[in-house]
Amino acid sequence: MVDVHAALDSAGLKNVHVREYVQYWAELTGAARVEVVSASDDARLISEALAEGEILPAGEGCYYSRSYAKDTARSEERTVVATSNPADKGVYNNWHPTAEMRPLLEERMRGASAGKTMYVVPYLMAPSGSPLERYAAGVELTDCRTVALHMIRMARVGVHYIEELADPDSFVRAVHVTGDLEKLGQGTPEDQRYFVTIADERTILHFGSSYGGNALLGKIAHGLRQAAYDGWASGEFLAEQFMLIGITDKVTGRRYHICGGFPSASGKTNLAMMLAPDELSDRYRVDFYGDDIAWLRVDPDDGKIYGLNPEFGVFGVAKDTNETTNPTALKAVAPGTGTLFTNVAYNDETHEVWWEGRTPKPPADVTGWRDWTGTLISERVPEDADAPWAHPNSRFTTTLANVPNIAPDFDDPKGVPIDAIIFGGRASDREPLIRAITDLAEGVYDGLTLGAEATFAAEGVDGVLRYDPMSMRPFMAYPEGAYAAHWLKVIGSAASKPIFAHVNWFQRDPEDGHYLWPGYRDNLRPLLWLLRLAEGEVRGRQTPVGIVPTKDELDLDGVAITPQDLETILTIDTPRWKEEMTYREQHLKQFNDLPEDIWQAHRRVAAALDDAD
Ligand code: SPV
Ligand code: MN
Repeated sequence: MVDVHAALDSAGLKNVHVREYVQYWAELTGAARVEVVSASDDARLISEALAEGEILPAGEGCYYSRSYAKDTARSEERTVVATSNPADKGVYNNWHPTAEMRPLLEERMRGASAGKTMYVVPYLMAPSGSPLERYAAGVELTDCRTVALHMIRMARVGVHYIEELADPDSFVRAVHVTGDLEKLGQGTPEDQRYFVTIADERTILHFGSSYGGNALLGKIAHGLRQAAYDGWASGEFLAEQFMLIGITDKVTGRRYHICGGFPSASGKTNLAMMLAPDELSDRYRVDFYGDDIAWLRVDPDDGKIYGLNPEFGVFGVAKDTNETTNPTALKAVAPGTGTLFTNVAYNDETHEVWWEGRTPKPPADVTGWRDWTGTLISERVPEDADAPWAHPNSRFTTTLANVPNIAPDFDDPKGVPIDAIIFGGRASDREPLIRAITDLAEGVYDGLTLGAEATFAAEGVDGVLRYDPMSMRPFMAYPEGAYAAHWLKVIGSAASKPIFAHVNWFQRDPEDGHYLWPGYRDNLRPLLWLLRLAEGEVRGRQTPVGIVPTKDELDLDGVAITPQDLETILTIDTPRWKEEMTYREQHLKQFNDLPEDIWQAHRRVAAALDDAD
């Protein structure tokens, strides 16, 4: 039997609650060794992982790994929120009773780490000293060294974080057991995987994957699902899948902060890391705080909403990252950054990495290049000749501090005051470039009806949105009606309320399909308009669905856009909107106990659209 206490003693881990927890799971999983991990162990763990072939060198101080081929993304179907209270069942949280789930997970995990090391990873999902610190501490147990390496990049990792807790028993217990990946039936009716958050016990049990959010438990399991539940149960905060940026006006010296939610593949990471367009960069600077998670609370001292990114790193999608779409991300993964690449293409001889969209065409000389599955490009069978070299969900993992425009105060424990909350999908029509919403209930209503267009038949009716409330559909921890009420309560209790807006960079010409708005850096322009609107410097034009900019209120210096396209993206298509309202009603009707304020907001918008005829 492994001597757990000797391992914990040698790491100086004294917290008795953590010790009991580690002891329990070391015994249950049958791990052969226990090792406590701090960020300072990174270099040694990297050397060991290189020696074992778990990672490969990818240029100076960067690394590459391939995951098991059937283990390349989160699985929403296998993700469960469990509690002891059936009233916690919502539409999206896939609720099951704890009494059913815990034994299932314990059965799968029993003996499943035999022969392996159990890494004990104490972490904090927030800067030290944050008012939300008591919700931020966790200890992940993982039997995968690469997961420990990811955690060091994505969270603040070290023994001291759990030695100094105000309540030493208040930490998230996050257990990750990989299992025998070749025998788990991923995606079949016999799928053995389970990703469970027992929210009212602050325990996360993930079995059957070593990829991304399935395995790095600080990120979405704790940072979103558990934190959303904690924020609701305590009444204190919101945890949202939001990016967070700062905008500084160098002339006035004012700093603004915007956070917001975007469903997958709507350009959230690119927006979070954007730079000001050349024409505006003398005056404005954009700072990066986070690309995936924000925790929001009201500060009792000044009554403002404060937002913080609980993460320490970026787990970004590699696909289509290039000098145009996201130059700051490329710098954040440059040599010397300690970046871990996963499932991109890799060159055995030069140690280079490549992914679709990195350059317009893949490297012409295929010598040494292997695709994400490890197959040499030169030896691909003809049927696979056009298959992507990198997996579409291939990733880079790098710490926040590597992002060149990281905000100087990114780890301020207080967080930053939020001026605006934005939502954005990927809509080919209907949604204008930006529409501002000043009413709280209408803003929350807009978040609840956020969605991304169904792109192919299997996902739904063409052109109909797949609703993704607040971009939290996969991370929803408790019922949607209560979620909406909690939003109204938290933001409603702020003395100065943020302005809301809905943005859309993706309108297309119905005839030739071209994008009407250039996007990327130019997305700063509508955001500047929004901040000026909030300051009362512009008035915009009221429409049934919010305030849109007039043409002359947008700073378009240097933007390549035709007058006709500009007109379209600043216009409300009333018939399309009316059609959308019937889908929204069906969507909202699924949710029990949706606050009357939200229904009223819905009816107000519907009535305004009727009046617009
Ligand atoms: C997402 O899927 O929204 C992510 C990546 O942020 S993962 O952590 O794998 O969920
Ligand atoms: Mn995400």
